[in-house]
Amino acid sequence: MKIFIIGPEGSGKTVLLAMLGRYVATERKDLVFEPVNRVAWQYVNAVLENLERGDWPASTRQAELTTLPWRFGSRGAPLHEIVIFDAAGQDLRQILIADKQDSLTAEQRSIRIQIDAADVLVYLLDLNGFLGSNDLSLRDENAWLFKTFLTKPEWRAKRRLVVLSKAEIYAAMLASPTGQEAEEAKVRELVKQHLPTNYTLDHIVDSESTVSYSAITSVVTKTAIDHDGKPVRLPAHPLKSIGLYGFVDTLNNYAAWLIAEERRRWLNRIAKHVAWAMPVLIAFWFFFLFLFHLAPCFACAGRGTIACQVCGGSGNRPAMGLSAWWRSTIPCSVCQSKGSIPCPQCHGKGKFELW
Ligand SMILES: Nc1nc2c(ncn2[C@@H]2O[C@H](COP(=O)(O)OP(=O)(O)OP(=O)(O)O)[C@@H](O)[C@H]2O)c(=O)[nH]1
Ligand SMILES: [Mg+2]
Ligand SMILES: [Zn+2]
Ligand SMILES: [Zn+2]
Repeated sequence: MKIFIIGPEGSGKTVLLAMLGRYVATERKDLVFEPVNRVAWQYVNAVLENLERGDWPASTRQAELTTLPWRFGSRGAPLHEIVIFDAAGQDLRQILIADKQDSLTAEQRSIRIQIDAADVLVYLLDLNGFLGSNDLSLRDENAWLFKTFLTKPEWRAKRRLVVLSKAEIYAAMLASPTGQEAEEAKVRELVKQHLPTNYTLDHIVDSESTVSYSAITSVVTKTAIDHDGKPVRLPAHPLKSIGLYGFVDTLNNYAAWLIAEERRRWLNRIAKHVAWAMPVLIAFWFFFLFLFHLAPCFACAGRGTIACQVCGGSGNRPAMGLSAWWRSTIPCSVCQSKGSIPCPQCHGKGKFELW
């Protein structure tokens, strides 16, 4: 399963990616979520080290596409091989906006190819960045990006997940969610309320059925004071996430569903081939029957008779007893002197018989 995490710069993609493994390791003993190779392990660890120190990771560099293979699934069950991609928000923004591929750099085009090939798209929507920004054109552009994500026809068949990131900032608005459905409805409501009206309701409503929503906080923060005396949010210690329970479960369900789907597709393909091959096989069977029908009997080579064993084929056998006084041979009674008997295999027909 391939998962692509999309979202504008600063929406929290890199932090979420790094925290997934940490969250599962510390809070989900029922699941396994671990990097497969050294590159993935190092990438995640570098981010985690920053977070442990109470720092944020640097913004992902443009033109970089990180491909991270993971093993994921329920403990004790066969694990899924999944690949998660991380790219810079700047690149993703341009990929979403571009309606012609020629306006993209070579790197952006290869990122786009991976997005198109992904099974699951996760869109990180940082409403805080949206609303907090006094830059109205940026706010409009973010709304437009989100709309593009929801409505891009090439991506409609994929599993799509909208994740409201940094949800702790909306904790009050999301208060007391009861179950996944209620939480989804609340997130959807929040998104609707806060998107600029000219970009919203209809396409969100339109895509609701195929897009699920959840609210997460990759890292719970504490408020600190920076050098300028301004309050800033920094990762609290020990690292903790909120809302990843449903998110991770959803990914696990998708993975299981995809495998079942793949198996279904295989069976369908086999069934289709069988349906096509059946008449051919039957035709061959009749053809072979026909050939056998023409074939000569193996036992008598088609003659219909075999040599008499008793007289050795001569029609006479040595005389014994009294008659041996006046003649040396007598006619063979088994083959009536013919020297041959009807072939017992084909009953004298000389042709091969199957039954
Ligand atoms: N409060 C809070 N802030 C967060 C959380 N996750 C990320 N942030 C903040 O958002 C910033 C950006 O997070 P990143 O994960 O680097 O964002 P990104 O989407 O990878 O950004 P680019 O790499 O630039 O595309 C961080 O530096 C933090 O300040 C969270 O769960 N809670
Ligand atoms: Mg990043
Ligand atoms: Zn025969
Ligand atoms: Zn004989």
